[in-house]
Formats: sequence, structure tokens, C-alpha cells
Amino acid sequence: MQGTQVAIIGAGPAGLLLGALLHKAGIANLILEQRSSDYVLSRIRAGILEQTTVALLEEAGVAERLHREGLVHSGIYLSFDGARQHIDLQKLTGGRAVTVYGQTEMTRDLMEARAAAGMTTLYEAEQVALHDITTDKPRVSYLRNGRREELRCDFIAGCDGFHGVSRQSIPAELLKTFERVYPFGWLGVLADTPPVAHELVYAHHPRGFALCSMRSKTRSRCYVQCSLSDSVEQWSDARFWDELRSRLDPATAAALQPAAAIEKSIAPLRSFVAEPMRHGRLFLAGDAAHIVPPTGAKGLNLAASDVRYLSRALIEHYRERSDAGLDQYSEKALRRVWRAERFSWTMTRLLHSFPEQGGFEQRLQRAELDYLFSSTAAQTSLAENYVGLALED
Ligand code: RFL
Ligand code: PHB
Repeated sequence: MQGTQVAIIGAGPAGLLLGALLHKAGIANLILEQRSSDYVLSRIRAGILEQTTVALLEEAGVAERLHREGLVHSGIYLSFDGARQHIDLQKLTGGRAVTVYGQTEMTRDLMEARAAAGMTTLYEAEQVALHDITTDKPRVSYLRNGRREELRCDFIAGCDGFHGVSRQSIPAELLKTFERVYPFGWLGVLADTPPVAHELVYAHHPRGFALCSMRSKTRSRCYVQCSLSDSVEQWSDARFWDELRSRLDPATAAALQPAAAIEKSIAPLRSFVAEPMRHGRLFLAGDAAHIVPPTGAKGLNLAASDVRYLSRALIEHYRERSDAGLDQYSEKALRRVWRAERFSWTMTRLLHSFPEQGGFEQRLQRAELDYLFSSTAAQTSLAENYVGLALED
């Protein structure tokens, strides 16, 4: 039987970043991932990093390419009723900004650094199962190359996303879950065409939400709200660009240059939180414990803030023989999670068209957008949440 100090389940951003930070602190760790590395790198997901996430990547020693290729954005645009309002994040938050850098690129940097440091990631590890979580000798078993293997460890980090096995290993009667499923999805297209503006444009239109984001100065990532029953086959490239254009203010629409989709996918929108984020020696981090709708660009950043708290707590355990950080982990992480849930829900409600919405709710939504267009106080509240709320020590 092999052994390590921390067994990490999942090689998404949470697992890889945790592994990098622990390795820097001299803590042995091994990652078990059910998919292949190519599959993990083919997933197109988030694109916006908060400054605290960038700082954590610097700490992990994987921010060189991010600083070279990432685009620092000091604002965003809101598009509504034929007009576009600039929200100056930097001015409203005393100098803070966000960085546009694809989750795929961040994952690639972390994977390459991990391989270069000789750290082990076991890809295509199937049927991962967690054992003896509430003892001080937990184990993880898995099937790889047709053989059942076992791994001894001190702790297990459950970084295996929403559908992973870690959260499901906590007895149902000990776990409280909170969920909101939204009655629509996002259809996303990646294409080699210049962004419509130098910063992101979030749009509300009676036909639904739209977002013009980017991966670089020549590559766009755009989304339109769609029906949950839609399939990507129903959305030709031409239909997608026409729909996107129809939801934008005229100035933004005029800058749109349709191009062939490199990737096209539909993602459902969900809010979800599982409490607590710890069971015995199992600690959940990232999507394994919570999901936010992507409207606030918080999913990846929340995974990073969990990892920051968890890595510090584990380092404290090994260096100082203190479990104070581990004991506080769930409570501390959940405080930040719920603030991000609140913001993501608010942004989702503000910018989407809800099928069940009556005239009253529609008027309130318009009033809220009008308020945001005209009030510095309202813009400041949006800005400080968008750039990311402060982390506790
Ligand atoms: P991940 O990225 O899902 O990684 C989990 C990893 O665990 C593996 N795994 C297992 N490994 C071993 N055994 C098992 N039983 C396992 N089960 C699963 C998986 O293969 C995977 O490699 O979670 P992590 O690391 O917590 O990172 C979180 C972020 O990925 C996530 O919050 C964001 O990407 C959310 N998200 C978005 N966030 C944004 O801010 N903006 C977006 O545009 C955006 N788009 C998205 C998204 C999430 C999506 N999902 C999960 C459906 C689009 C999609 C489609
Ligand atoms: C993206 O670039 O994929 C992106 C950006 C901002 C969001 C969601 C997704 O709020």
C-alpha cells in the first residue's frame, strides 16, 4: 500500500492548486483524477481571476505566464435598453482589478509545474472510494490499469467537483444542502474573433441575458441565456451570433464580428451549498462543496479561496502541531461561500429573463438596472463584490 500525507481527489483547479501550495511547504501529496489529463484540459470554463486568486497562483510559483498573457481589466460594461454603462472597478474599489485568464490556461500551468516538480498525479483512477474518514488513518482506494490499489494518508482533500465521490462519502444525515436550480442555461461559444470591447460586456434584454467575454485580444468567449431543453445542434453559428447581436446595445452590436465556433456548449445554472465542508479527516474544497451560477464569475475564485484556507490550515497542522485552522476551516470557508452565493444570485436575478416573471417583477428588474446605471453607491457595491471580497487571515 502506498502512502502520502494529503490525498487529493480531483485534478481541477482546486486540487492542483492545493497540491502546489502543499508541495511548496514540504507536505507530500498525491492527486487521484478519474479523467485523462487531455480531457481535463479540454474543458472550457471560467475566465476571470480575482486579485487574491492571482496572488495565490504567485505564491504557488505558477503565475509567470499569467502575468505575461493575462489581461488586466479595471472595469466592466453593463448593457441595457440600448445603452452601455461603464462600471469602473478600479476607481470604485480603491485600485483593484480582475485578470482575464482562462481556467484552461491556469490548469495547464499548474499541471506543467506539477510534472516539472516530480509530483504524482494518477490520471484515469476509477472507482475512487474513501475509507475510515473519521479515524486518524484514512485511506483511499481506486482502480487503475485494471488493478485495485490503496493509498494511506493523514488527510483527504475532496476537490472532485459537484459530481465527485467526496461529498457523497459524508453520511447524508450529517450534511445540510441548499440548492436553487435556475430555469435556463448558458450557451457558450469560443471563437477566434476580436472582443467587442476592451472589457467584458454583461447585457440584459427582454430576450434574455448575454455576455461578451474574451480569452485574449483575438479570441472571444460569448454566452447567451438559452432554454434548458435546447441542444447545441439547434444553435448554428449564425443563429448564435444573430441572437447575441439582438441582445446588445447598438454600439456593442456594431463591433461584433461573427466567426466559426471553436467550442460550443450549454451549461445549466445552479446555486448549491453543502454544510459542513469537513467530515473527520475529509475536507471539501471548490465545486465539491458549492456551486454558483457563473454570472458573478465566482466559481473558480471560490475554489481558490477554499484552497487558501485549507492549505494554511494543513501547513499549520504539520509545522506547529496545531489543529486550530483545520477546526475553523469549514466555518471560515462557508462565510465567504455564502457571500459569493449572494452576489452570484443577485447578478443572475438582475440580468436574466425569468420565464415565470410577471409584469411586477419585470418593472422591479428595470428599476434595479436604472438604479445601477445612475447610482455610484449601487455601482460600488457591485464593484467590490465583483473584484472579490476580502479574505480572512
Ligand atoms: P472541477 O473543475 O470540477 O474539478 C474537479 C475534478 O475532479 C475530477 N473528479 C474525480 N476524480 C476522481 N474521482 C472521482 N470520483 C471524481 N469525480 C470528479 C473531475 O474530473 C475534475 O477534474 O472543480 P474545482 O477544482 O473545484 O474547480 C471549480 C471550477 O472548475 C468551477 O467553479 C468553475 O469552472 C465553474 N464554472 C464557471 N465559473 C466561472 O466563474 N465562470 C464560468 O464561465 C464557468 N463556466 C463552470 C462553467 C462550471 C461548469 N461545470 C462544472 C459544469 C462551465 C461549466 C460547464
Ligand atoms: C468567461 O469568460 O467564461 C466568463 C467571464 C465572466 C463570467 C462568466 C464567464 O461572469
